[in-house]
Amino acid sequence: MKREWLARITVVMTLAGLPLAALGYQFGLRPLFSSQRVIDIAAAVPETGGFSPDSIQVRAGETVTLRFTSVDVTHGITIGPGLGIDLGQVEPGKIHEVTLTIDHPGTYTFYCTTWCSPNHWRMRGVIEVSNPDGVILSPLSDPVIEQLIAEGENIDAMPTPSQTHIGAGSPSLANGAAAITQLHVPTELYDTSWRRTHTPQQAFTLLRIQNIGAAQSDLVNAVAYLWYSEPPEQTVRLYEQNCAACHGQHGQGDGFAAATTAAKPIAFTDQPYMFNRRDDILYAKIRRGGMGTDMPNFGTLFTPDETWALVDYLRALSLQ
Ligand code: HEC
Ligand SMILES: [Cu+2]
Repeated sequence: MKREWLARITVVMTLAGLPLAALGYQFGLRPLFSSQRVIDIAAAVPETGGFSPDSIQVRAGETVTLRFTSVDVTHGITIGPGLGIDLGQVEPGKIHEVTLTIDHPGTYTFYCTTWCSPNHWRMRGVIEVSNPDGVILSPLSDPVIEQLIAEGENIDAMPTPSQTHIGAGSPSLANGAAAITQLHVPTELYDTSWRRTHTPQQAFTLLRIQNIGAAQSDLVNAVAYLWYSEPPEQTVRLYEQNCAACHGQHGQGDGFAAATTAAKPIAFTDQPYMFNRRDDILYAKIRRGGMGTDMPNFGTLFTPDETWALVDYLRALSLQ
């Protein structure tokens, strides 16, 4: 699967942040002494051109050094998906470089992770890695999105309003852990792939059928408990770097850029709303982006695993 080709990438050397003045040797002479290519990439806000160049071509197995500078404001540079390269914040006049060898052909993306301008999230460039015959494999298709299309699910449709009022306030995860031991729980609710393709509301309905006399709050708390997982630190970081500007630090849809987007960013803290969303639809939206809504596509930046972890984090935000 995809894991294999991601694992074959080797990063030979990582960043060096040096003031420009010290770079006479770096810029002028180093390329003469080495057959290895050094590619200079200047970063500017998208309004004045974004990355330049914004497309570079390398051969599979070729070792190249990418040297990033900023010509205007501070930009953050990350390369993905799955490469684990984060060059951090590149201040104007500083240089951050990475020497890397990508063994597997395909298309990779370097992108900015600092909110540098209203169009910041458009700031991306591609690394096309060709095999010895010069062929570049197109980005891998996503089986989750294909499955949704095959089922006739519309990623852009808004959810149908909840039939059951699931109650106000935050569900209690602690209560859910206790309640679930007292309830009759259909086995599919414990199945991750079932939960990925169904809504918490559907799980609630199944629980209701099996536990006629149980308290509403116990059922809601049990469902919350099933969908909740403790977010890993790197996922929180990914969210803060890439999503918080619009969706808000705590998922309230109130990021500082929310006022500028064509559609209103979703508030993940809207619990009745999130109870009616399927995980795989949230996943598909993150990877494919919105249609004219200003929700960016992240399919070329994150691995599928990173995307699922983000979906889990959106759940955690909605359940806290
Ligand atoms: C530039 C602003 C912006 C950024 C940055 C952004 N989003 Fe969004 N997002 C939106 C807007 C606007 C919508 C609502 C319109 C739509 O669904 O296309 C949305 C919708 C979504 C939805 C769809 C929810 C649903 O019920 O269908 C998900 C999931 C989502 N965003 C996740 C993320 C994640 C995760 C990130 C970071 C990796 C992110 N967004 C970054 C603006 C943004
Ligand atoms: Cu930026």
